[in-house]
Amino acid sequence: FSTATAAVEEPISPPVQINYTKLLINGQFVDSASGKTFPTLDPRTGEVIAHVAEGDTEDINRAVSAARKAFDEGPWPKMPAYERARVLLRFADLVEKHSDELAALETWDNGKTYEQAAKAELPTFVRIFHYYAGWADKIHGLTVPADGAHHVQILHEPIGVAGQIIPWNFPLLMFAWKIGPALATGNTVVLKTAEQTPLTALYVAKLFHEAGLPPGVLNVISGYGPTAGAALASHMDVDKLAFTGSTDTGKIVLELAAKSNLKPVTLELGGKSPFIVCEDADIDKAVEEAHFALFFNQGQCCCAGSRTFVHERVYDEFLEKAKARALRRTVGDPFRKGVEQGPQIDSEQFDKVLRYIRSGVDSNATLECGGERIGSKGFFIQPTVFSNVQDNMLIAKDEIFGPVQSILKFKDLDEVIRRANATRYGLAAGVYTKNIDTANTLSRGLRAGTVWINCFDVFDAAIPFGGYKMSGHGREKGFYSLQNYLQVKAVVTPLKNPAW
Ligand code: TXE
Repeated sequence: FSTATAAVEEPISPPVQINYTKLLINGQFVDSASGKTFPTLDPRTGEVIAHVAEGDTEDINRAVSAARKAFDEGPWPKMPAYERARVLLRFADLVEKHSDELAALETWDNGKTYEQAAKAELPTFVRIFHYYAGWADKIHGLTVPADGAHHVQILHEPIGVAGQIIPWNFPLLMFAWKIGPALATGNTVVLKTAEQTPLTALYVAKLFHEAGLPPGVLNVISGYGPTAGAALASHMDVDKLAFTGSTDTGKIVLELAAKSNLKPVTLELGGKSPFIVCEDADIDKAVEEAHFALFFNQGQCCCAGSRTFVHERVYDEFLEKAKARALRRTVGDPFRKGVEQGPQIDSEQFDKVLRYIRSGVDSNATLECGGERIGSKGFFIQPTVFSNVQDNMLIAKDEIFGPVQSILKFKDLDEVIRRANATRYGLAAGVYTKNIDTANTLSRGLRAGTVWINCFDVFDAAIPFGGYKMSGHGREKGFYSLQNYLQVKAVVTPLKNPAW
């Protein structure tokens, strides 16, 4: 159905069974220590898909002990790097083989379209593991010249037990971004998945063990943030923490890490990314890209282009076309072919998005289209466009994380750089122009971890991703994320005969 008809059809029965709902500790699926479970819901209907074991402090302790043992006693960190690479490659092959089921499970648990999961996310997942398998046997240190008669070697060693906490918007891709570099460099991991989307990580973790991963190297705990997540962040035997989620929770986990054992933390947090359409842009392409930049994944992207700045000379044309495009966006059962937008993840996010829409209306932005829920069950929201948005409105300042496009007008480059940067975030930016000088000026001037010129959301495994300011610390993907999982050790030996 389209937004115009506004009715939720009977949901399609997903072509997949749920086989894994327990915690994965030391290579075994086990119940939680408390015996408790929690429901994971179908965002299309709000109904329960499955009850999943609910991990808490004791389970985190068990998982960290298993990861510690697997790290200290090996073989994982000490085995030939090529053998580690082969496990990653075999795992990638198994995921490829099970792609259809995994895509269906991801759609069922998350609400993203099956087409997106199957055609974009699963291939990207596999590619990330190929990429990091390629790195595994190419991680080497340095020798450095030093004053005096010393031979100085710099060794790059795995850091130890990594704790990783991931969100629900890209459950499989977040797994890949975190696990790929951590395992390629020889670490062991305890991963805490998001309570909304526990299912696919358990499935792929099972495949990892089929591929030959030794027990204890990867432990997966389903559970809530303030319990299982906090226990992981504050654990004294976790050597490194990687977190993706909200900026507020990022602050909490950073504090927990500092108050416990000062484990280093990488954070990938929220954003309010500008998408800048210059006067010379190809307007039709810019409209389509700006639409994609915001509405992709139901607007639930940390780097969503959520402030669309449009040059005043092309503003009216852009607005008319952006609105028409949003009205054409098909919303419905994400399993249905041709549907572009499924439901939001849960009632909390659904309510949050509708609250921001009301705030946009109350602050006198112009509601061009959308603004309402669709149907009476599940968490579907109409693609929504606001024009006449001002920088000081909440919808221009806060991360909405939903299908709500805010369009703002600008006059010149200096002004748009200043306004685009006037945010606590700095994750990404998009620029549409045909002028190389304009592109260079904007890409140098924008304070963001990624600037996409005449494109958006290009997520190659090799391209680093991360934020300036309150969008986070550190970079994921690419060569850079390896460094998050490596210790640097200097070994200094006197030389008997310095002349040689
Ligand atoms: O995030 P949380 P939520 C943003 C987006 C969204 C908002 C809230 O704006 O609307 O955050 O979403 C775990 N100690 N992003 O509430 O709480 C939690 O269990 C340790 C942006 O879902 O940050 C989950 O695994 N862990 C984002 C993970 O943190 C804790 C993606 C993320 O949840 C914890 C998701 C605690 N005290 C939301 N509390 C992005 N950057 O892509 C929660 N968690």
